[in-house]
Amino acid sequence: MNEGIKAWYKECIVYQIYPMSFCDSNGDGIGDLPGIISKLDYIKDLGADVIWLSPCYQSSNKDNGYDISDYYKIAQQYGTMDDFDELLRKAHDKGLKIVMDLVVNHTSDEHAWFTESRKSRDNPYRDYYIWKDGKGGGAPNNWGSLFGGSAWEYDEKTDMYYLHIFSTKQPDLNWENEKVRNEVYKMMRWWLDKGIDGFRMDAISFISKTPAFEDGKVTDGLYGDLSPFCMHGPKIHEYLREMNQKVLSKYDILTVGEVSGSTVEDALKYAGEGRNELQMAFQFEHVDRKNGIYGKWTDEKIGLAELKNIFTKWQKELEGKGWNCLFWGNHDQPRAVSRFGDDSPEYREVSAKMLATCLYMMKGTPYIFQGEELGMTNAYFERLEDYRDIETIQCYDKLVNRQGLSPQKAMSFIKFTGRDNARTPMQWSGGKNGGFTNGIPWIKVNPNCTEINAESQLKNEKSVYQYYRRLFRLKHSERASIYGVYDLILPEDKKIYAYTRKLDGEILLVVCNFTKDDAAYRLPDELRIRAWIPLINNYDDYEPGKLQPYQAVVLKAGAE
Ligand code: ISL
Ligand code: CA
Repeated sequence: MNEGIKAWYKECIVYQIYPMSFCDSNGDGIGDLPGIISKLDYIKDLGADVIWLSPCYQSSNKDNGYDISDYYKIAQQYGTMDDFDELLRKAHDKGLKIVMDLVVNHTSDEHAWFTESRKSRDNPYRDYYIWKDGKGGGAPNNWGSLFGGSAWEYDEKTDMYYLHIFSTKQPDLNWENEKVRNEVYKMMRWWLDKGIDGFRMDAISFISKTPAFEDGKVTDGLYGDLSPFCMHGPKIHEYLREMNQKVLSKYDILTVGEVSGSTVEDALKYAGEGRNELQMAFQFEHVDRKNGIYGKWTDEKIGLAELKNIFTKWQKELEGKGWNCLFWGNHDQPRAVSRFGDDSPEYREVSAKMLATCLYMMKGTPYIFQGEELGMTNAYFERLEDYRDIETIQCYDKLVNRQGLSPQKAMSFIKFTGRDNARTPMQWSGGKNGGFTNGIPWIKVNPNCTEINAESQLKNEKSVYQYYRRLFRLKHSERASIYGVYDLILPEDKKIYAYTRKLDGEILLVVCNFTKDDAAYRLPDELRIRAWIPLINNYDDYEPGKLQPYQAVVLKAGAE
């Protein structure tokens, strides 16, 4: 056998739930745990094996739960710890695992550690966070927060500044402090002993900071870039190995780190086989595309050639050494079909199915974000008042008021790239509020819920949802789609993304048309001698050598 090291985390499909926007059971307009419990069968039927639950801990809720004020409590808006225990039990009964978000680069400023820490310079919790004296009447250095503004917040009480890579409500923990690390490990054990099945580690590449705290290079015309000093910092791997040795290695769990800004080399350090750190690392090359001084904000689609280069590099360079995470979207990203496909009424369904085929047949664990399986689209809200995301709101201000961008262009960037595109409520039905809530939703439901919703797609054999089901069944049943070696074919083709997966003499061939034109292709000679049997196809018909607009087909080699 040629499968390499087998593991359950390599064979599963992960479904991400963003609790605020998933399902509201009590009419307060906010998704909750009982709501999730009521949809477990839906997730199971789709063919997912694991749920990644974005934070549902007690929170100051300025960054929708990524600002945790108590790691041991469930946020009131989501329910109680009893609800959580019921969710875990019922999920397990159905054979679904639950992976929790671990947010330990920072806490909320309302966390008890921080309220203590800010009381005095000699408080026992002072060193739980990163405090520095100001310089020349201003912040300790020129670093900018990723959410806009300075990365330092002045605190009058003790006349010092604290570091926050994200919002001012999210002070960074001081990982140099062994007490902090031990508190984190203790908390992780507590959740694992409860029976959860792993962690997705938020912003984990930021936990170790270069101690000099020097100014960064100004790249947005305003602030210094903190990434070279805070991303993949000097002690990051020391910490992760310690965490692995003290906690992770003691449990049979899934571990995945959010390591934005990482190259293949970086990712192999976090998640290479035998590194004893994490199992998988999310890389962001296909989604984190920098647009000069505007950073992540853009309204331009990535080209097919670039996508091929990025995915092929990751597929080839992790081969036998590490394991890929396959994702088009998450709660921080716009909707897959709007960003990478074509969300016009004519091509939305077929291009959504094509995208899923192209990515999830690659080598790696698929992570799909709630609603993606329906082909949900970007929000396209016209007015800033309709957006809720702290990053979007703060960055609009920065783009328009400090960087001089026109309001029209800023809105165009937000419509294309903003995080709220992912966060509009799950569209369960075509009824009131898309069936998400009986009350007033915390963020508007996309009006296209009348066309795009789970209820109608469950009944329709040709829906995006039903296609995802079939695709996941295929992924589970074809070993070559899990462990097979990836090779790009037709590399120069401007319309088609095509590749093979080979395992023990079996060959799968995946051909996807990324355009709304017909596309013809000729297989390389060594593949032409085979008879090809279609396993899945997003059209009713398939003609060898020809693809219809956004057509995707997976074929299996028959006898030579
Ligand atoms: O640094 C980035 C781009 O260069 C970002 O992609 C960064 O990795 C990302 O913003 C981190 O996201 C995570 O932590 C945030 C939270 O708001 C996001 O929702 C979460 O996914 C702070 O906890
Ligand atoms: Ca609710």
